[in-house]
Amino acid sequence: MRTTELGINSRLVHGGYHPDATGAVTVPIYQSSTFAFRNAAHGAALFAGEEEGYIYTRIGNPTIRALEESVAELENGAGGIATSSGLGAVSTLYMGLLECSAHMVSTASVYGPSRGLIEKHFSRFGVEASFVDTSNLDSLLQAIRPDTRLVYVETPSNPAMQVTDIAGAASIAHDHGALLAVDNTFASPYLQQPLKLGADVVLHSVTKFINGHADIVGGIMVAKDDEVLRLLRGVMVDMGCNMDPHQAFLVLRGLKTLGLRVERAQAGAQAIAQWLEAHPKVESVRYIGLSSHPGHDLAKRQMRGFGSMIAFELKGGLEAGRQLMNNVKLATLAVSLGGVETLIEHPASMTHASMSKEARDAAGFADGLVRYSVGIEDADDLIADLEQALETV
Ligand code: LCS
Repeated sequence: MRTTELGINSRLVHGGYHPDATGAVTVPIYQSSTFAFRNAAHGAALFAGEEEGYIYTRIGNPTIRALEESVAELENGAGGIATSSGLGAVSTLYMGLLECSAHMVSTASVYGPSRGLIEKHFSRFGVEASFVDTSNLDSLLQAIRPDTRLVYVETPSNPAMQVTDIAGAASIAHDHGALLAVDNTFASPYLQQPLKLGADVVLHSVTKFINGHADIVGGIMVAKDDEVLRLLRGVMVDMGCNMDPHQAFLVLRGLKTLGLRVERAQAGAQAIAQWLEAHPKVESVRYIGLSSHPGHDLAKRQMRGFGSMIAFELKGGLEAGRQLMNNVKLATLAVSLGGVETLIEHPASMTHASMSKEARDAAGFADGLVRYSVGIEDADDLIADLEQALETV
């Protein structure tokens, strides 16, 4: 059944499904590394791309393909490429779209290792990147150089929660002969579809909202057109950062409830952010659903909801934040985000510790910032948990 005309929740449940000979209602785990050819001519035709079919799981696998088709449809792209991790997708993107001495412009508050990959590794091949506040399109425009090949934006960004205008970034990139890629991890395809707004590639750490159950690590990329898709797929296959069929099966299971989970978590996040904003021990709250957030109006235009990621600072700064993290009981002190369970962490010493203090300052987040990923627990329980922990501060 073609599902492209259906509503998003119907697509989440049915996308990517093709019945097999057994009639299995759920896409089975095709846990096989290799696939038999009918004869030598069949094998040769598959390798030559003259016939559709499966050869070897690094190149393609039916369970992985179902996930790729489903997310590609949600993101309105030509096709998907599932990867071993979110960073597997980021490294495939860089490897595919940057060459020796190329330049990239990216969001200063991009996920720490997405930046580290350029600064520690691609720099050895002469690749340069400018990390700027892409929520300000003038800063983005000024950072563009004649050798800029890629604009890579994370919106909303981790953990500064800055919102970048995707359509505006796309026109700047395209006017200067560069492609625009968007890390859509924080929004998920349920809340934001960057390809519709002009981006060329969208990627996710599916470890987060898409899978949603804190039981796998994985990534996916969707390209708008066939040429970029073929290029990136070739790079992924050659670098060997493919997803595994069992991983894909779990992600497909998580994906079906993405809409339910996101709706519930963001309702909780809105209540918690408002409560935090009114708390006397809280210095500032960054939640894009609050009208005090500078990206609130833009987020309203380009997203269908505000998601469930909150970052905040306490009046007592870093020490107070540590005290809070050590005293929450319902929220778990752990990195990662976007799962059914609420997680709390400290970006400066954990997820973004690979960034220098100067880079963190330029990215707009202080050492005292605490990140809170709201799960699907009862919001009243999460507020009570924060309240008892704040009493110890
Ligand atoms: N992009 C974003 C926005 C992320 O938050 C992460 C991981 C990645 C890419 C990389 O994905 P992975 O390879 O881990 O699947 N973010 C993490 C975080 O904030 N806490 O732990 C991991």
